[in-house]
Amino acid sequence: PQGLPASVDPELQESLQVLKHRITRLEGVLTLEGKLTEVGEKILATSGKEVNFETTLKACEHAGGSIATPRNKEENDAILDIVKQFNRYAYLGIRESDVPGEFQYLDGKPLNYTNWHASEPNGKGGENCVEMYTDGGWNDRKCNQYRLTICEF
Ligand code: 289
Ligand code: CA
Repeated sequence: PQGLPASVDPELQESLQVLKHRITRLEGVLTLEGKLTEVGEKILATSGKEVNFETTLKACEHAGGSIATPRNKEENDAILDIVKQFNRYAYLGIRESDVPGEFQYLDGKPLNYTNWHASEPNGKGGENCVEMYTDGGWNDRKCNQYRLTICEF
């Protein structure tokens, strides 16, 4: 199988193939049930719960993932589908940097895709988190609002 050296025990290779097949089927079932959304290599999922930014981070980490972070239009659209389905805004994995008005990924790296709503960001140091509206546009917003939990895996 792809990625495994020929020296790997054929029985182990067979077990891995069976596991991969089962995982793919499970993902298919969960996607059909509307519990998962696949976008590229990412899987998105929501708990359906609305919590503040810090709690979103903890919930996603606890589940083995991280807060949904759109890095291109395709990912933004996939998150938007969930936001529209629940008709609730969601926090994204983007935060204001030490420079007021400048935003970055949670690891401190600069944004390589943005979808700011008209006139946003406008908080200039007073709105450190970012929420997605039901049209997919982004708004900088205080981190203490209750927003739909969407995680990526
Ligand atoms: O406190 C300001 C927020 O509630 C939002 O108010 C308006 O929707 C816009 O000015 C937003 O940019 C702002 O985050
Ligand atoms: Ca704002």
